[in-house]
Amino acid sequence: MNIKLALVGQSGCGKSSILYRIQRDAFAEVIPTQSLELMQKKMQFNDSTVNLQLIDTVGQEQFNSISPQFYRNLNAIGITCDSVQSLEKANYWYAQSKQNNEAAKIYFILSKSDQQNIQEELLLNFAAEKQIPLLKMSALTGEGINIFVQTVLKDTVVFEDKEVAEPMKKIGGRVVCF
Ligand SMILES: Nc1nc2c(ncn2[C@@H]2O[C@H](COP(=O)(O)OP(=O)(O)OP(=O)(O)O)[C@@H](O)[C@H]2O)c(=O)[nH]1
Ligand SMILES: [Mg+2]
Repeated sequence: MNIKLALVGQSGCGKSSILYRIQRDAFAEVIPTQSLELMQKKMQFNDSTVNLQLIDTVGQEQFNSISPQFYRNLNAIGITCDSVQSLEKANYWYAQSKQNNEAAKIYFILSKSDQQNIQEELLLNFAAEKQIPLLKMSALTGEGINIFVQTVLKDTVVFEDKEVAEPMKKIGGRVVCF
């Protein structure tokens, strides 16, 4: 079973570092992402082997061109922010995500929780307004990373089984992969 998770958000907000931490359980200095990058991590979840596909996107606006087709293939989208400025951009990423994929699970990620200085109220307001869960994490310390991954798997694997995979399995006898 393939689960596709992408992180979007302003350049420098910590997307690549989070994905690196998820994949390797380590922190490394990374350079700004230049094009879409795909990483994979095989995981056990509820007696199934899940191939978690981690999709890194380009934050720098001049290089950013994420197609509607790209969004349509995703199971989960993490809108990432680390500052008040990147929180303003989060509205754009939320609108893009919703517009291109109604079904994907959307998460609001506060990155760099080890050095946070955004007012809690601003974060909670955004999450409440958009009705998406707020997850705080640090790629540097690893705090909150496992909870995020487990939340994504719980939401998306259930989603695939109940709403898409079962009817398709009956017809085609295959496990559905997005
Ligand atoms: N303190 C702290 N710094 C972090 C953390 N995660 C990332 N950084 C730093 O933030 C900077 C940007 O991180 P990236 O992961 O490259 O950010 P990005 O969102 O992938 O940026 P683009 O690829 O340009 O879109 C780097 O200098 C990282 O070392 C964290 O959890 N804590
Ligand atoms: Mg990056």
